[in-house]
Amino acid sequence: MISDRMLAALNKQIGLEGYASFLYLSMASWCDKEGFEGSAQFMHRQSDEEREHMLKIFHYIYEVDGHALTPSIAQAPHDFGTIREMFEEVYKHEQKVTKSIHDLVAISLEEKDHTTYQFLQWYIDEQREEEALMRSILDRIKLIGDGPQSLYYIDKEIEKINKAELAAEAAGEEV
Ligand code: OFO
Repeated sequence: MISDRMLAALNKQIGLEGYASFLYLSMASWCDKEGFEGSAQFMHRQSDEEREHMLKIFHYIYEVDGHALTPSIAQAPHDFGTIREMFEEVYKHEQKVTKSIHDLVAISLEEKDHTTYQFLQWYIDEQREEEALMRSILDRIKLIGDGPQSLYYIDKEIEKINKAELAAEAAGEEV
């Protein structure tokens, strides 16, 4: 049994993960349009991951006898300026998700809901990894430089990172 307050907060998180999935899908589409193939693959995989994060909460709510609600999703932007600006936006969004997960953990403690507290630990680890990944991409972009001559190399780097993430997933590691 889950408290109404905890349930409402988890349902709100469903909306945030769902928005992330559409935001990253929109970024994938923009990357495709701009010819950034490696980055498009990266953003498609991220979008799929966010949908999984959303569904994980759906299944959890069912397990604790609650009702998971499909969210209304705000329209994501369609243009992202430059590849660097796009990844800055991803990083900012991940920081927002991290804060929201931490708020959920605080609620679970206030509600003495140890089951949800335990469930949320996976998301804490995931957010730490995601933030580190986005920061490392931004660092690489800074090193390479994001002038017109560098875009191809940035995209190749992101393609390489995406392949490494896929390989880690296939090996059953958390990425
Ligand atoms: Fe699910 O928001 Fe990050 O990974």
